[in-house]
Formats: sequence, C-alpha cells, structure tokens
Amino acid sequence: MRGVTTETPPGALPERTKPLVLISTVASDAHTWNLVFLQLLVEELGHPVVNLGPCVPEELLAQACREHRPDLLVMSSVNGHGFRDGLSAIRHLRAQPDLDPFPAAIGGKLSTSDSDDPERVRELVEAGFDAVFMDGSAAVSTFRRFLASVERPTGVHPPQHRQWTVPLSGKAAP
Ligand code: B12
Repeated sequence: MRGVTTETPPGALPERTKPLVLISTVASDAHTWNLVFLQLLVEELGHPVVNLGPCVPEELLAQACREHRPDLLVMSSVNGHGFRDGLSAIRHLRAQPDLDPFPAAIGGKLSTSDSDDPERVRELVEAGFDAVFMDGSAAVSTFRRFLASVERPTGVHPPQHRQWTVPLSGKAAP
C-alpha cells in the first residue's frame, strides 16, 4: 500500500484539481483497514490520495511530504499509542526546515482510555496538528466538514483549523 494512489500512474504526481491528501499512520501501528477506510472516504469526496500504509517511520513520513507536497496530512492510529507516537511524528515533521507548514489532522483510537483527555488533545494541537478527531459518533462527519474546509494551495498553516477538535465523547463539533 505504501506510496500507492488509486488514481495516479507510477512516477507521476497526482493531478491537483482538489487538495492532495497524504494518509499515514504512526511508526508502531500495524492496523491497515482504518487507512483503507480513510482512503476510500477521502477519494469519495473527490481528493487525490497517497496512502503510506501501516508502520510509517517518522523519517519516511517526512520524506513522503517532501516528495508529494500534500495539501493535507491525515494520520490515523488505532493501536492505543496514537497520542504518544502522533506527538512525536508531528514534532518531527514541524521541525523539518525544508517543509513549509501544511494542515495536518490525526484521528482514531488514540489511547486505550474511554474518557475525554483534553490535555492530550491540546498537546497534539500545540505540537502542530490542526485538528484531532477522537473516536466517536461525530468523528467522521466532522472530519468530512474539516476536509471540505481545506483549500489548496495552502502555503500557510491556517490557524482557523484549530477549532476542529473532537473530544473522545464525539460531541462538540464546530
Ligand atoms: C483487525 C485488528 C488487528 C489486526 C490488524 C490487521 C490489519 N491488517 O489491519 C492485528 C491482529 C494485526 C492487530 C494487532 C494489534 N491490535 Co488490533 N484490532 C483489530 C480490530 C479487531 C479491528 C480493527 C479494524 O480493522 N477495524 C476496521 C476499521 C475500518 O475501523 P477502525 O480501525 O476502528 O477505524 C475506525 C475509527 O477508529 C475511525 N478512524 C480511524 N482512524 C481515523 C482517522 C480520522 C482522521 C478519523 C476522522 C477517523 C478515524 O474511522 C474508522 C471507521 O469507523 C480492533 C478491534 C475492533 N473491533 O475495532 C483491534 C484493536 C484496534 N487492536 C488493538 C490492539 C491493542 C492491538 C495490539 C496492540 C494487540 C497486541 N497486544 O499485539 C496489536 C497492535 C499491533 C501494532 N503494531 O499496531 C486494540 C486497540 C486498543 C485501543 N486503541 O484502545 C483494539 C481496539 C482491540 C481492543 N478492543 O482492545 N489488530
């Protein structure tokens, strides 16, 4: 699945009539159906997708961002290490001097807790995520609206995306 897009011939950058979405997970996460689900969802909404597949090391993620110049990075993790590994991944990305800031979101089962953890969500946002979609009934519908709000070319890190934070309860969509 690594580096695969369903719309683009090998070696060519996808046609960008809509924002290019790079889908990834964290280094520790071997789950794949969450990534397939996201790819199908994002493609259904008309976006070209590059899906890096499971267990993506931070440097590979940074390299993929250099190669594809995504308009949006969407990370998914469900193995329970998403908070820790997502934090590390976004810090690594935001520390790359040759990568202009671009919108980034993370979602899934980011911890093994069922309760809200606004402090950890805040940490992810402060580290550089523009949106955090905790598992819950509202996550996917809120994500669809978030995606619709991302326009290309971005070039800058739009601060307005910071409002798209869905707590564990799945309530509180903007
Ligand atoms: C299949 C599976 C596996 C398979 C994965 C095979 C594969 N090729 O994918 C295998 C056996 C390898 C596996 C391994 C492990 N697994 Co597992 N696995 C599952 C299982 C049964 C189904 C996951 C799945 O495919 N779901 C289908 C996809 C489509 O749905 P999803 O992943 O839930 O994603 C949905 C949402 O989370 C959301 N979403 C996800 N990402 C994002 C991102 C955004 C932006 C948005 C908006 C929404 C969103 O949308 C999706 C559709 O609704 C779940 C339990 C379950 N019933 O969910 C456990 C589960 C995910 N696994 C779990 C665990 C703990 C593990 C292991 C650590 C077990 C172990 N001790 O070894 C390892 C981890 C391995 C690793 N390195 O990551 C836990 C995670 C605990 C947590 N987060 O609280 C779960 C929840 C089981 C449990 N109840 O304990 N697993």
